[in-house]
Amino acid sequence: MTADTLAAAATPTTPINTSITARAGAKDGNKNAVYHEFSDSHLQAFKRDGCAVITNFLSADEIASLRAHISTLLDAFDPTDHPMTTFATGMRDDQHIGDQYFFDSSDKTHYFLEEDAVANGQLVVDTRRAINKIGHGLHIDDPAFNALTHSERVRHIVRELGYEDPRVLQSMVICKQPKIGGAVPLHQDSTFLFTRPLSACGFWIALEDCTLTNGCLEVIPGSHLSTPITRRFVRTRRPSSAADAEKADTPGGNEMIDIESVFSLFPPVRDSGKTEPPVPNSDALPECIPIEVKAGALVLIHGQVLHRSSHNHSDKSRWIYTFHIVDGTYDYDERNWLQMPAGTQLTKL
Ligand SMILES: O=C(O)CCC(=O)C(=O)O
Repeated sequence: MTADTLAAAATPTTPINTSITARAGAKDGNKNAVYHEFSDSHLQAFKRDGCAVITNFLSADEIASLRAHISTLLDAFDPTDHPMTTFATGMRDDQHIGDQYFFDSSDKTHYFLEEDAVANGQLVVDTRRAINKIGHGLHIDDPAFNALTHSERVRHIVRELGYEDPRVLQSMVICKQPKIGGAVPLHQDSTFLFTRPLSACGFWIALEDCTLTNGCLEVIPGSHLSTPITRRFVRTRRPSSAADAEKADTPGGNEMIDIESVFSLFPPVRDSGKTEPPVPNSDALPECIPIEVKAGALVLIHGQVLHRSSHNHSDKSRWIYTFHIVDGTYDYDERNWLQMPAGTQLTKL
């Protein structure tokens, strides 16, 4: 399903406008870049669906250059001294994740592996295919992703969304490699990126064509208006591995906890008329809608919209770059898993 059919399925009368005139990318100083402008239709889609698709956000040259760069990053991965940290979302109740390498990643280029790529502490597939994602500080540590994240075209959207003090708090390349790329279960980003009031928003940029076959994003349109946050992914004091237990400064691991239901809408969705916390009713939620997009599309993901992606059973990879923002004027507490190193702050946009 495409961006247009996502909108049609959500509200048949007001489809997302993806036929916006392309314009030169002079704002970013790249005269050859052509990208689609964030428009009022995108803003309306974001408010209504909790998700908006901006096609051709990156030009073909930009996509090619970022893909070549990712290839270099994958080749640079050296498993020799790597702690074999795998990535799991922590959505399962029995999952307790997060070692020191994970906690140290907020401003670095760290590699996280597919669960199926490691057995008995050893890689069981080739190194490139083993990598689930690279993060969580590419917007700080990596010049190419730093430039994209802090580009004028991103800042423009952030302004349109109404953020007062936009802060980037994590960035990553998700590889979803052929055959092995794992599923991401249904979740809301604010569960993991929690502020009071809620303010998380994801910028998700396709660097390859994303289809149902290779595990595209899937969302429940409008669920941001009906689904409060009832769980949080927080740091614990328990060490997550025997190796971490040995360390004096071990931060423990992460776990999912139930919290008193939180529901608040950041601008621009605040004027949707929804002010009361809805009654949670997961049985009544409609089906997920697949968002199949071409390479170069940007998908904005509201922090409370329910979304997921499936396992990649195909022989095509599904590389994307994503970063999340929150509003720095809101409370970001120390229980959040992602903390910046002492003396530094979440990066301003
Ligand atoms: O790219 C994916 O497969 C999932 C990404 C996601 O859930 C997110 O960025 O919040």
